[in-house]
Amino acid sequence: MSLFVFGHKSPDTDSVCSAISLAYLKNKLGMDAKAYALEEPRKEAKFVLDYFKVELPEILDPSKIKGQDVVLVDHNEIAQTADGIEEANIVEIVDHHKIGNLSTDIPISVRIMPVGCTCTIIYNLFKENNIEVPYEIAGLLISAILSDTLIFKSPTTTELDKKAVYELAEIAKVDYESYGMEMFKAGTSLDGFSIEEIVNMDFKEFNMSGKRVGIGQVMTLDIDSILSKEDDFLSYINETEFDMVVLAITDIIKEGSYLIYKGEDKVISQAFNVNAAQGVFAEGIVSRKKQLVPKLTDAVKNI
Ligand SMILES: [Mn+2]
Repeated sequence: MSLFVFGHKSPDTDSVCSAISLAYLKNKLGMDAKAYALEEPRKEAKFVLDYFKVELPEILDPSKIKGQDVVLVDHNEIAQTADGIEEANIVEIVDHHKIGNLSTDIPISVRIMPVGCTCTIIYNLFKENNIEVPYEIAGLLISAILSDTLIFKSPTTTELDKKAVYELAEIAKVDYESYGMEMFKAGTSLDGFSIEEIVNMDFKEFNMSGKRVGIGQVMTLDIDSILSKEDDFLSYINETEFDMVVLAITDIIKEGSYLIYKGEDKVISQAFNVNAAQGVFAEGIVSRKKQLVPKLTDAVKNI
């Protein structure tokens, strides 16, 4: 019987790439295994598969899972896994998350390590089994590690993740930094969205000292394409009925946000300790909840 290998729902790059790579390894070890995705993979994962010319895994049909041997990668929580999992036999877990709430009737193989990415563990499984990592699998593994570790900027990054990236970069023939940026850029691209859609993508309203303040935030690396339309954004937000609007375009790699705003310069200057100007970069400002809102609230109150 074939083994079904899959990652969590709303599949990110690690979930997709670890399923494909582990299924490949199992096949090389003489087992019959097939990778699945539980849902349509996210944009970044699609970019990666396209880049290394690997087919999208089939979406798992939940009716097929009954009585099936399955391997979970990149997750171990019931809420994140396939519907109907209680009717399947979980035979193995490869993961880097905390142990959740799954229990099994029989002993199973579990490989959980506190590293930055499941694909780091899978790369080490290839080594342990003396199986050569081919070009496209190396590409998937390195992509997932760069994605989960935010090119090593995430505090979850370990030496094992870095070592894997350095070695895999040779096989996949990529410069890991520039490739990682290209991947993030593709994954966070705002192509095809209108000005209005981008402003309202993640927009919340607040009352600050009696003023109606709206704060929108977009996470992207596609900064240039936004800043080149600064005037269009400005005319859109200037026409809203809010007393003040701040659109924060957050660059996760530079760890800060570019600000386009309707409102007084001095409020922006004071709140974010910058020389206010449209498109100004506020270093270190990445969280609306912890930074944008309290800082603006204070500045509005004090001016
Ligand atoms: Mn992961």
